[in-house]
Parts: sequence; C-alpha cells; structure tokens
Amino acid sequence: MKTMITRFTKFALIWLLVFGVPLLHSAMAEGSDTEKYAWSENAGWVNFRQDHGGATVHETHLSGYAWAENIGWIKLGGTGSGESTPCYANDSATNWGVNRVSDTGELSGYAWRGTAGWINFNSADLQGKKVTVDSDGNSEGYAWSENAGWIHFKNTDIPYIVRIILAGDVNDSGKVDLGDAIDALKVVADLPSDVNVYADVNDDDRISIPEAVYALEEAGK
Ligand SMILES: [Ca+2]
Ligand SMILES: [Ca+2]
Repeated sequence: MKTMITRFTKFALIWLLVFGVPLLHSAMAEGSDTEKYAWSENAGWVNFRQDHGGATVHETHLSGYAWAENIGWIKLGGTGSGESTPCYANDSATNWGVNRVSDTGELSGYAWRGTAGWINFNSADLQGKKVTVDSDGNSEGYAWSENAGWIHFKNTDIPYIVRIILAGDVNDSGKVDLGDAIDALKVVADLPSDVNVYADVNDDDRISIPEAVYALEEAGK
C-alpha cells in the first residue's frame, strides 16, 4: 500500500475514533444481489461476489476469486509484485494475474481455474473487446477461455453486469469515502457493522486500520 500516514490522516483517524463513530451515521453495506454475474457461453454464470471468495478491484490489478458452477473457482491473481506496474508480470508459474490500467480501467493478463487452464484478458489480441472496470467497479467487455469460451461482463438485451467490489469500499456503496473509514473503524472498535470483507486493501483478509487510512486518503483527493 502506498500510504505514509500523513499528519492529516492521523488527526482524522483520532477524530473519527473519538467523535465520528457515535455521531455520524454511516451507510449500511448495500451489496449487490444482481450485479455480480458474467456469462460464459460454455460455463454459464460466473459469480464475482460469491459469499466465500469474492473478487476485488484495486487501482492496478484484480485479486480474489470468481465462481462458476460448472468449472469451480477462478483465481484472479497469483503472487504479484506489490505496487509495481504492471502488478503481475505474467512471466512465470507463480507471477500471474489480471492487471488494470488505473486511468482507463482496461484489464489485461491471465486468471486461472484449476481444472481447465488460463482465462485470457488480453482479448484484443483475439479480436474481442477488452474488459474494463471503471472507478465505480462497473465492468464491460470480454475475456477468453479455451474451454469456457467468451466470458461476457455486461449485456444489454438480457441485462446483466458485473460490479466488482472496490478495494476500500468497506460499506459496498460503489464509492470509497469517509463512510468507509467510519465502518472500518467500527470493526476495529468491535461495534456493530456491516462490511464487505472483499474491500480488503492489503490482502490480509480482514477490514481494519489500513482500510480506514486508505478510505480517508481517497476521501481527501
Ligand atoms: Ca463506500
Ligand atoms: Ca485488510
């Protein structure tokens, strides 16, 4: 994570811990029961918000998993290179995954599903429209799998779309802002909260101070 905790951030964190949690009403996690499926011509629905293994979109990459009934878990990234760009070099058996261009939201690279091989996000090479994920997590475009065929992220005739949870969007509102910092601090303070664990920004599988700091920094931009 890029953070160096600034003086402002420290002050804001202290303020939130002392005053913010009791005084401010934060948004409940809205979730998305419908905006989670892509469609694969051979594998059916692919769920990016599965209960026990969701996907996360970071500025420079994806992490986590998607789930398809017919082919099982799809892993979106192996061992990446942290903050370097691209995050995943896709040059070895361990360093692979789906990269994202932060300016355009365009994806590239590879995901992996254990039983049936690679899912290719370099779909422009295959005359497909590349998948993009915008700053709200909304996706469109196509990825390609030898076995699953084209995987379509947004359709209009029979409407569906994948909205991937944003890193830091703790309350799953589609934006990262002050409300997320408050909800992360509620978790730290062991207060009742409704958070999406896949908003994890530092891959430690929990929501805590790093998510609060990240949300504060995003709110201050
Ligand atoms: Ca939010
Ligand atoms: Ca975390």
